[in-house]
Order: sequence, then structure tokens, then C-alpha cells
Amino acid sequence: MSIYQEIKQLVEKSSKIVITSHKSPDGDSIGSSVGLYLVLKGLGKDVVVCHPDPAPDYLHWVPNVGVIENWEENKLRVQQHLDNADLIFSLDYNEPSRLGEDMGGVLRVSKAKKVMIDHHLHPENYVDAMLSDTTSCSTCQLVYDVIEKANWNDFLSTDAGICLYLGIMTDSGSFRFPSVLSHTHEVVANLLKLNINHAVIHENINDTNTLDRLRLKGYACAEKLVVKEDLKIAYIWLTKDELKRFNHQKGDTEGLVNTALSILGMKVAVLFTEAEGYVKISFRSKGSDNPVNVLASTYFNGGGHVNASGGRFDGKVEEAIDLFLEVAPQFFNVNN
Ligand SMILES: [Mn+2]
Repeated sequence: MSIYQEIKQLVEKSSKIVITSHKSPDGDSIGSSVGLYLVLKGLGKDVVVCHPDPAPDYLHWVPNVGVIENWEENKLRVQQHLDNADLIFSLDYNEPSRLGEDMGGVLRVSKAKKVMIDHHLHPENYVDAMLSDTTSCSTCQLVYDVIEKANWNDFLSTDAGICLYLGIMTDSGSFRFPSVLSHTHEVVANLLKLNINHAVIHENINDTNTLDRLRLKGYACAEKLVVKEDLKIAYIWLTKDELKRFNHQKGDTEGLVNTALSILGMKVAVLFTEAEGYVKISFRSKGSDNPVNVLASTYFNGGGHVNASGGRFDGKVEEAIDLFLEVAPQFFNVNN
């Protein structure tokens, strides 16, 4: 039996279904969660979406985003949902700890059957059915495949289509990353047939600068961007005081690391942001021979994708930069 049939059967056998996704939600986690929610609702299931934390402001326009309940604001309810579920979906994450210690622990001990649909490396096998495809550009694309192979297309509404388009678009860098395949465009073509307004989705994601955010980006690029020509590395570092000066809000530095990577000739870019008691680090790179996830997991308590990873450093931001520059040559092949 194919994984798609396995998932279909598990859904058919269940009445109470909970959809979970990772901490710090993004377009793919919210899109896949709400998109699948709408389809399972259409099938007549008793379904809830439970995330570790609330949806960020920049995604509040997503249709039906209000159905998402979260652990941070109502632990008791989320715990009850997880305890009473027949079936739990793990979308867009590869191990329970990505829900945070507490919620991850509750998921682990729940007697519900579990299904993972994800595209992150090294999935932990705590589930009854696993659709893990690390070559997929997004979890939303995998969710679409499940819907199609399960013959649930009739329940794919315009709103559900908007959700899945959002995740594919944001996780693929607007269809530009190497992970985009012809299949990705086939899926997107089918989503457009649902009469979704894709231009508005791009607008909602991209044209949302606040003046503070734009000025912070300008400052970061003008004053805090360092280019190491010989290493083909560009990095930006921001202190707490600087973030405060520009009235920094969550998400304001989003995309800044990609701006650094966009400099002609750069292979690797890093953003170091001073946080409360630690340094938050975002890594980006070009090419499969520059795996930032290996560096992130070896030295910075992090991980992620080959060309997009995150990590943290306990210490001063200058020390984090020094360590990164010291170890970087072991990981990157800048001559290509
Ligand atoms: Mn994803």
C-alpha cells in the first residue's frame, strides 16, 4: 500500500483529528495546517489545528487562520485535544521537540495514531505513517499530493488553495529555489484553477514593510554588512540596542540574510542578531557544496536545510562571528 493510501485509511478510520506544526510558524506551516484542516472539515471530520504559538501578524490575512489554537495561550485546551485525538498530523517538522519541550512531550505520549508530512532532513520515526520527502520544496506541496492521491480534490476550496499556494510560494522563495520541480508548477497550476488571486498573496507577503523595518534594513546594509571577498561570505550583525533604535518587531529582519546573499559573487550569508542572553543566527548559501545545516548543527546548536539553516550561540555576538569565520572554511567550497 502506498503512503498516500495509508494516510487516507488512517483519516477514514478517525473522527477526532488534530493538526500540529512547528514553533515560530511560517507560511508553509500555517498554509499546510489550515489547508489540510479545510479539506478534512469538508470530509466531515472533527478537526482542530494546534500550534505551539500564535500566528505572526504578517499572516493574519490567511483565510481561516483564526481556527488555529495555540499552546502558548491555552495549554489546557491544546493538551485535551492531543489527549483525546484519534489521529495527529505532524506537518512541516521532523521531531516532537520542534513543538517545544512541553507540547512535544504531550504529543509523544498521546495514544493517537500519528502521521508525519514533512520535508526536513533526519525525520524521527515516532509516527505510524511517514511522508517525508526532503527533496520537496514545501510541506504544502506534499499535502497537495496527499489530497490528490486520496481523491479529496472535491474538498479543495478556494480558501484551501490559497493556503497551499502560500506555503509553496514562501518555502520556494517564490518558485526560485533549486527544490522547485516541474511538479511544483503542475501543483500550482492546479491551485490557480481554484480561482485564487495569487497576485494578492504575493502582495500580502512582500509588500508589507513598515517604515521602521525598511530603515532597519537600510541601516543594516549600509553600516553593519561585512563582506569577506576571499571567503565569498557576507554577514550582517545587529545588537539589541540597534534593534531597539529601529523599534524592532518580530519578523523585521526577515529576508535580511537573503539580501546579503544577493551580493554578486557571494556563496554564503549569515545574520547574527543579539537576543536575550544569546545570539540568534540565520545561515543561507548557494549550491549543494556549501551546506550551512552541517555547520549550524556542528557549532551553533542548530540545523535545517542545506542552503537555509538556523542556529544559536550562547555568548557575545562578536564571539559568534569569530567562531563562524574560524570554522567556515571547513564547510564551504568557495571556488565553485
Ligand atoms: Mn516548510
